[in-house]
Parts: sequence; structure tokens; C-alpha cells
Amino acid sequence: MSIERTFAMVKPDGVRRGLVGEIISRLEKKGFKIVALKMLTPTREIVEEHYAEHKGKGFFNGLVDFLSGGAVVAMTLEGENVIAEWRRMMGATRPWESAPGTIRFEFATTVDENVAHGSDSAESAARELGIWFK
Ligand code: D4T
Repeated sequence: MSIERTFAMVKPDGVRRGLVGEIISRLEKKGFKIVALKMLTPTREIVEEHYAEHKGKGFFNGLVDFLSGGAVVAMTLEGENVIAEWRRMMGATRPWESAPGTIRFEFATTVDENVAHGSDSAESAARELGIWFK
């Protein structure tokens, strides 16, 4: 276990539905530190860079339209084991596979609009923080 940093995001559906406070509240109650936070409507370029690994997949264009289609809240989180723990708090990518109590279980029904994002490894965290918090 060690103090880590990760990239977290409330996606446009989460912002539109008024879930920013709920999500930040969960992070704060858990004890994770928000060391940077900004609200922005991302450009297509930044979203394409962020999801570069999915380029060419059937859902890629829809994913870019969705993420660049509204405001998001981008955050740098810091804390003990925060990379894996934030993923655990969000729950599985497919909300129907997520554990009860997780953000995606409680607030999402579809994989394409699943409320939140978190880096999946130390390498992804470093890469994504470099994209969103240059
Ligand atoms: P993100 O990056 O949004 O936290 O998602 P995950 O890390 O949990 O999952 P992922 O990389 O497999 O998917 C990236 C992103 O694409 C959307 N998606 C995914 C979609 O719209 N349709 C699909 O079939 C899949 C697999 C949702 C998350």
C-alpha cells in the first residue's frame, strides 16, 4: 500500500443529473483528498487522446460524441491505494455487473453512460493526469 494519485471524472451524464455533489461527498467521506478539480466541456481531441486504446471499436465515435457533448468534472485524487479503491467505489464498467452500493450500481443502467471514470492502473493514471492536468 502506498499514497497514490489517480485521475477521476464525473462524466456528462453525471453532471447533467446533478450527481457531482453525491460523488464528491462519497470521496470526501471515504477520506480521499481532491488535490485538483475543474469543470470543462472537453474537446473531441482530448477525449480521443484519453480513449486512444478504444480507437476503431464500434462504440468509439459515440463515446467521443458523448464525452465531448457536455460539461465534465475532472479531478486528481490522492490517497492510500486510491487507484484501485476509486475503481472499486465506482463499480464495474457494465452497471448490471456492478456490486450493490457502488456508484454505477446506484446511479447507472447503461455502459455508454455510466456516470464516472477512474484510471485503471498507475500507468493509466500518469498518462491521463498528463492529458487532463497539463
Ligand atoms: P471508463 O474509462 O469510462 O472509466 O471505463 P472503464 O475503464 O471502466 O471501461 P472501458 O475502458 O472498457 O470502457 C471505456 C468507456 O467506453 C464506454 N463503453 C465501453 C461503451 O460505450 N460501450 C462498450 O461496449 C464498452 C465496453 C464506457 C466506458
